Amino acid sequence: MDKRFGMFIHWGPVTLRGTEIGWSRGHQVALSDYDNLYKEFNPVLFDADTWVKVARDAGMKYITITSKHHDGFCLWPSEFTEYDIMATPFKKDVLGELAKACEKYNIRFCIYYSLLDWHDPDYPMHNDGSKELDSQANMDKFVLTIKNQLKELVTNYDPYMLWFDGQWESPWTDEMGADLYSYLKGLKKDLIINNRLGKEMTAIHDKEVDYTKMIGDYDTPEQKIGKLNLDFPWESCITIGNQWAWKPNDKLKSAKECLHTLIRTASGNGNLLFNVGPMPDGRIEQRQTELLDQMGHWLRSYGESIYETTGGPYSPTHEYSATRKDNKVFIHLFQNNQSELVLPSLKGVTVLTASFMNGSDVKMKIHEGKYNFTLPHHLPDSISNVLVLQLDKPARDLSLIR
Ligand code: FHN
Repeated sequence: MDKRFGMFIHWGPVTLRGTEIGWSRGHQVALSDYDNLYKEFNPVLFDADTWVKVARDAGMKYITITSKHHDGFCLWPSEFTEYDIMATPFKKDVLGELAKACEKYNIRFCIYYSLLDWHDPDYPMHNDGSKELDSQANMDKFVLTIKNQLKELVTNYDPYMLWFDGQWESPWTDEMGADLYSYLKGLKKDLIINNRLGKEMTAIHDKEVDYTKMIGDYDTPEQKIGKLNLDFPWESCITIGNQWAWKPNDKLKSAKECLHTLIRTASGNGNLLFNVGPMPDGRIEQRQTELLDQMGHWLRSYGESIYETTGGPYSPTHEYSATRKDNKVFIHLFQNNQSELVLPSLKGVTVLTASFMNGSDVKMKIHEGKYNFTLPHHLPDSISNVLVLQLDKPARDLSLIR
């Protein structure tokens, strides 16, 4: 959770069609065509060091790659299937090369793994519209394959975190999830595991969740920023475009939108797992790397207000949000046309100074239990500004101001 910012990577032979990974199988892309794309998958421009350096220079501290998505294709040489990278003309261990590059550049290596596999005959569902479970399937054998492959992944690549997905279909049960959780912690004690081993999760839903029912170490809001939560850790997974896998000319977020998304996740006391979709030739397209570089540029100046911080004490609003660390509260200003800022005063502490991070002092008056800040006409940063309140006591004990 101190790392706050990671790269999510959705990639595979499907990029040859530019459609959505997994979901377009048998729909936008005919089943036989989709399942034979691996024969053409040859990303000769793939360079693990380049991908990891893009993440590092963006200010990301960990990388999570789709080892196997819902289409069942494996991006590593697996003993337990023929449907893997060694069956392609490329024949390189993508996961192995990324794990090595992560070690080299001090970035944590993490692995995404789908618990559903519509391509595997042992899995009772195939996303083909049929309501009936496949009577030829063998779920026990399928779960054994999962365990064997996860042992292979943990043993060969020593991941820092496992990001599960695809647990929502009826063949998968919470019992299986709980069993797999203890099996994996038995393999590697300090392995971090997301909460998609069990049905209880926030994901894309707006429903209240019961954290006591969750199977996993943290919650995973999807395509939205999680709610401010100081009790249960969470990490939002969000696309830089609209699609998870690469899509030609996909509509990408602006640099301001990308950074405000990161700042708002940290202000909610959560992490951002920001998704890129590399191209079929192995490169991450320049449009995406330029956006990531702009995020890195901002974080090189203001990273102290994001990494190793706690969300709050102020709840996020349209105008601002807050993070805190040691005796400092960082107020993140999203608008750069406001001449003053009014905040409820903090109980039990004194604001010693108020100033822009790496910038000038800001005049502050206390009036009727409120802090009134006079803001200059031009704020220092065009994307997002950080007002630092230096306190006379640690900020961590401050209660939340809703
Ligand atoms: O179906 C997947 C989707 O393709 C993508 O992998 C996201 C990432 O969090 N998870 C699922 C949708 O919840």
